[in-house]
Amino acid sequence: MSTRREFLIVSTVLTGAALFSSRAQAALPPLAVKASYKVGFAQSESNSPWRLAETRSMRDEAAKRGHRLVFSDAASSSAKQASDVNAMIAQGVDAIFLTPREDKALVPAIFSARDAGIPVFLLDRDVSHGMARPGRDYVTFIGSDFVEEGRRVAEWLIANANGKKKIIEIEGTVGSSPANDRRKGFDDAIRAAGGFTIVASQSGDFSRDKGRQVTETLIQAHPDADVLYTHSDEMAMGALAALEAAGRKPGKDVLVVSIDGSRTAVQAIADGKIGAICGCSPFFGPKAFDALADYAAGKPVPPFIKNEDQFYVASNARTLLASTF
Ligand code: GZL
Repeated sequence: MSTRREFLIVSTVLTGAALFSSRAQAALPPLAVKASYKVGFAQSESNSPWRLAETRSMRDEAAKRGHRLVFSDAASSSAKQASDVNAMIAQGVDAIFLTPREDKALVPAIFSARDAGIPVFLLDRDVSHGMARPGRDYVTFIGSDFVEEGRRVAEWLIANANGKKKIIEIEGTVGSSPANDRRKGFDDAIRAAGGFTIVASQSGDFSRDKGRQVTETLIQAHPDADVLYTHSDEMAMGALAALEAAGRKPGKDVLVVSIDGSRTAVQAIADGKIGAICGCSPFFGPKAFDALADYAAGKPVPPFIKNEDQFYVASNARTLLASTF
């Protein structure tokens, strides 16, 4: 082997090792133990009962533990959410709780906080692990396993379809981790089962109104569709309105399945209009502030703190209604 070739190989290996070690050394910022923290909470939006319940849970827990919460609402704009994080960095908060609206757009803001010595805790949505890693760039992701949520809904459908098999899927916000993974979990299970067809799949942006609009369009394009899978209850409620306006009978000629566990949607199960819902709790306050306290105390904080999800069906909907949001 020529000397020049040997040199190139050796220098490439050394450069790689240096880069790796520098990334590994980009250790998480420390958090001193304090009686009271000034903590940022960069919320993505406030357009649903789920979001309002999440914000209420964070505010209540901060007050209960004597911390000051610096709150921002990105009004469904990923760009604003990133600038909200940067504003919190400028304010010198001790730590930041972030619900990244999209899994790539918020990564630079996470790096900025890390580099400013401010630890970031992700709530309810994760970011792309190809761009940022828990335990290195942010402390942890606290939330549900969205692939599992999609799979559980599919498994219920497979067992209860009774011959219904043409599925319209209404997806969540494009580029968000719940939308990506709820689609993967559901679609993979449905494909493996065989006998079903996903005739259309389109985003309703986790919004009731967009869920209604998209359902209106898709049931006109696919009048033979007899199953509707929505990535969130707000979109399910919008879809119910569209189905009934079109003369369809949800729960009879169309089987509707969803995710979240909001009060109105669980009531719709009790009313026979929705077949099943995989829950997704918005109550992050206690776990979020426990993770903060553990991190400050130097206790190990796992890279993923998983929320266990309730599953709502006709047999338990009325009983569980009181615990919904
Ligand atoms: C899930 C969360 C999702 C909810 C929707 O953790 O990100 O966003 O399922 C909400 O209701 O819009």
